[in-house]
Amino acid sequence: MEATFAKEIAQYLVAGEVEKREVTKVTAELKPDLTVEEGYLVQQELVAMKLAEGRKIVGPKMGLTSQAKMQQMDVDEPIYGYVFDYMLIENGGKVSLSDLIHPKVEAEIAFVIGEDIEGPGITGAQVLAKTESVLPALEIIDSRYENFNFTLPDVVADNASTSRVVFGTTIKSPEQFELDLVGATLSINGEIKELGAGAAVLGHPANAIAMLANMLAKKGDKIRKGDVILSGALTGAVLLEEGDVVSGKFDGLGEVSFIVT
Ligand code: 0L1
Ligand code: MG
Repeated sequence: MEATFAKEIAQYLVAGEVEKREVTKVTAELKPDLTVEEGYLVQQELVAMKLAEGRKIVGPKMGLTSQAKMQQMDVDEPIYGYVFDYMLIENGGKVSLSDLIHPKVEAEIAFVIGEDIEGPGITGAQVLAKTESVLPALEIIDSRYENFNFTLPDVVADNASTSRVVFGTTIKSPEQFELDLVGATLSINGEIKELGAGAAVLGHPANAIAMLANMLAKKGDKIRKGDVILSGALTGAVLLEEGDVVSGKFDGLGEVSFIVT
C-alpha cells in the first residue's frame, strides 16, 4: 500500500476522533482488502500525525489479549496501539462524554518499564526483570467505528481503539505479586459489572508485554525505559453513561476511579 494512501486513511480516522463522530470501517469502503500489516502502516501514519502535532507517547499498549475480549469483538489475535499524553485522566478525575464517541471501560494492569526491552525472543520473566513497577489502570476505549464493528486490520489502523487512560497512584514492585493471580473487579455506581484475574491476559500480564516487545521488533522498534504500558484487559469492556462512577479494584494493587460527566 502506498504511504500516501495509508496517510489518507489515518487522516480519515483522526478526523473521526477529533470531530467525535463514528466513521465507516476502512474495510467497508476505503480499502476492503486491508491486511493486518497494512493496518499497522496506517497506525504508524496516525502516530506520526500525533507526534507532529506535539503529542507525546506515554507508551505502547496491548489490546485484545484475553479470550473474553477476542470473543467479544470477534477477532482472533492480540494487537498493539499507542497511548498519548493527551489521553491521560487523573485518578478520581472526570471523563466527559462530550469529548468522546461511545466510550467503554476495561480494567488493566500497567507496567512501568525500567530498562529497554528489545525483541525478538523476549519472555514474560525477562519483562518482569526489567519492570520498575506495576500500577492498576482503567482504560477507556472508543473505537472510531460505527457500533464498535470492525475487522482486525480495521482496529489496528484505528490505534486499537485507544482513547483515555486512568492510571492508579499506588506504585508497587512486580516482585510483590503473582500478577496472574491478581483479581480485579470493575464496578459502576457501586455495582460489580465485570471481574477477572491477571491470568486472563495471555496466562500472565507480563506475557503480553513480552509479546509486545516481539511484535515491535518486527518493525525494528522496542519497548523503552520509562514507557508505561497497558498489558490488556482482565475484564470485558463496559459502555459508559453520563453520571457513572467507575471504580476498578485490584487485589493488592489498589483502586482506580473516575466519573463520567
Ligand atoms: O485495549 C484493547 O483491548 C483494544 C481493544 C480494541 C477493540 C475494542 O475496541 O474493543
Ligand atoms: Mg485495553
